[in-house]
Amino acid sequence: MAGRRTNLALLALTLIAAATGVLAFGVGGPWVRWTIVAHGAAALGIVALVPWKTGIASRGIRRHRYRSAPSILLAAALTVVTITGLGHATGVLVWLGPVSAMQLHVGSAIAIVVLLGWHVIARPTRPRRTDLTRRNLLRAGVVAGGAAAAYGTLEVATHVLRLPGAARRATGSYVRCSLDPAVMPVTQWLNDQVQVTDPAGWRLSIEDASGRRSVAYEELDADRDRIRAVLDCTGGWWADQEWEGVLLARLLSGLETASSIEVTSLTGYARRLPSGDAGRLLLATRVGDAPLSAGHGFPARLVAAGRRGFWWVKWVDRIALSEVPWWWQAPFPTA
Ligand SMILES: Nc1nc2c(c(=O)[nH]1)N[C@H]1C(S)=C(S)[C@@H](COP(=O)(O)O)O[C@H]1N2
Ligand SMILES: [Mo]
Repeated sequence: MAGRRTNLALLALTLIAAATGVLAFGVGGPWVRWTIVAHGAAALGIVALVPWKTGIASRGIRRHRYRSAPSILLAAALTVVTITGLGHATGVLVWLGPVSAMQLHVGSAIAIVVLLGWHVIARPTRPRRTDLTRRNLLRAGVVAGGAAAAYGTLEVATHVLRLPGAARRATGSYVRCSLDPAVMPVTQWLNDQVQVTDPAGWRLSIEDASGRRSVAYEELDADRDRIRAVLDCTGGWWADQEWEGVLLARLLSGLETASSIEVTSLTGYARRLPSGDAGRLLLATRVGDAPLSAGHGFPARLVAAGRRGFWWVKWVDRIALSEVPWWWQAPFPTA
């Protein structure tokens, strides 16, 4: 295959892998499975083109003495992203001590996006109008079909060999200590710190149609709703627990006229959710028949069934109705 075509195919596949990787964290419901299938197929397509790309790179090194640090870093990050991706998908490599393979996967993927941006600018391969021939479209189809077949083969092999990957959730996560909150991992999105709060001095600030008021811990914890919900962290694990607390539909007035609910942590970490979800959103004070631990969000944390873990704001101290639509926020928390 010509070098140009390989480079363009690799760029397209990498963009697909990056986009579906981001979507897999953002999309809920049954669609998440398809984002993951597309992600895995694009990734295997990239791996399949490695022999051709190695040829291109070694010709470049021989002819132009290209051998820059970013290119070497890019190759290293691609190796890490591939090993951790395959390791997580098959279940052969899920945890590396305190970090999950998925965390390393995301870290190296972010590095790849930056380094690849540099690479494409430093060594551009410009698409030409003549690239759009029937023969090239056919070639693209063969790459896409081959990638999909490779993904299917890997999935079948994972099941036949009874690898742990066969028992993943649609999001790709592995079960971890369901119905046993004592051993559920404590994780933060980025660098938030576990808050140790004295319930005596703690107040929840509520802003809704009836104005602003503050609620004490005993009051919040007095009359509880109960739901069972799966916390599914983008770090690659999930746990099913029994949560108790107050449904936001019962806590807030004027939901019909509001657009979103802003849920904010003591630490400043915050998420905005659709007001129409209030009947399913629980401000939990308890899990598994015991008060939350500090790590899991004591005195109160959001339980947002059906949404990935980063929506489940811990150490909540403010809930406010808002006119701003829920989607008017960074797609992922930035703190
Ligand atoms: N305030 C705050 N809440 C947060 C986070 C955070 O960093 N800060 N991380 C979220 C993420 S990414 C996950 S997966 C869950 C983890 O909840 P757990 O520690 O109870 O397992 O909390 C969420 N709530
Ligand atoms: Mo998470």
